[in-house]
Amino acid sequence: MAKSKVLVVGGTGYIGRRIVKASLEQGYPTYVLQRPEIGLDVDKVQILLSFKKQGARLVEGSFSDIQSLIEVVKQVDVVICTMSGVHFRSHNILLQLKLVEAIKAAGNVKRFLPSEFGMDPARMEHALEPGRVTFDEKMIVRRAIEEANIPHTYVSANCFAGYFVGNLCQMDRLTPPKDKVNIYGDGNVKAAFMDEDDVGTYTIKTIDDPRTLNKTVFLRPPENILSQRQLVENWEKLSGKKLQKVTIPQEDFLASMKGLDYPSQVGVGHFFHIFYEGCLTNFEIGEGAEEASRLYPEVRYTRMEEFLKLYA
Ligand code: NDP
Ligand code: GFR
Repeated sequence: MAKSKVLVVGGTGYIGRRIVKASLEQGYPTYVLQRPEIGLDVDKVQILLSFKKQGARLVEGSFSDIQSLIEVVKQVDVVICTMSGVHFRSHNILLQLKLVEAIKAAGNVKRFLPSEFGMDPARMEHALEPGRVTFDEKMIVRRAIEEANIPHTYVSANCFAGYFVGNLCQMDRLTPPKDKVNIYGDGNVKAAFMDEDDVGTYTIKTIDDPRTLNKTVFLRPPENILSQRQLVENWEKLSGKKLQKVTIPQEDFLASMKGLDYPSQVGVGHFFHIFYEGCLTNFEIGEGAEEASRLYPEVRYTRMEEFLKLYA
């Protein structure tokens, strides 16, 4: 059977570019949305041209012109959207409602993967303000997809290593601290971490798989379920240097939200749920959901000791 034609919307983005790469690597006819609004963003243009060089087809469409989105969607079988959702970058999750409208009007799409790739928003009804906005908006998009009966897969990717591992789970930095490391509570709450290239690989594995139709797929491979203390120990072994551990009690961490700007408040909320509450690992993956490393045991996913070597 011919491989599905895949459209990536948001393909020049942080996770989007990994998904385009994985789609090409796995031999899918790959289309990438080229938005006229990118204008003089030379980095985006160069990324798009690099995709074209690797065999992707660039297709013009704009979120300001629904007809253009419909024409683009009509050319493919699968649509993956990686719309921005990190507040200090940009956050346009609800723009996807236009894409849902276009998919509904086109009527040909076999699978739609909306921009999720983080905590499962269906499990975050209790989330703190203002960070809950991320999950509330993703649920609005899910409801629109399901009301339109669009076949879908939701990918819950846990923590991107680039945002959570290189910095040993510290906020406001992306590289390891030099002397002291903030430990959230006792530091033993389990989270789950993913190399972004593996997020791309697993995402593309799901698109033609009947087992993932209308399901949530969690990326939670067993060896990447780790506590913050385990990450710090891995780093200390790698760097040969002990870090001074500074314990941050839960109430102090939450109190730190006061006076921060909005994007930082969002981040504190997300970090709280992950590292104090354990929201990524405090449940079994059951009915109506799958775990990617069980579905695709052939994928040799990157372990976090390996990932950390990059920073040594
Ligand atoms: P980016 O900030 O990289 O943005 C992705 C793309 O969104 C852009 O490349 C752009 O597409 C598109 N976009 C942004 N603004 C607009 C607009 N106004 N109109 C049309 N398109 C727009 O996104 P991320 O990769 O950081 O986030 C993607 C998803 O991953 C989100 O759902 C986020 O919540 C999640 N995430 C999860 C993390 C985790 O640790 N689990 C970490 C970070 C993000 P184009 O390429 O066309 O310009
Ligand atoms: C893990 O799941 C998610 C992570 C998610 O479902 C949605 C968004 C994210 C964000 C995190 C919290 O907002 O992606 C990365 C991270 C963004 C962030 C990192 C925010 C504030 C910070 O200080 C920060 O330091 C690394």
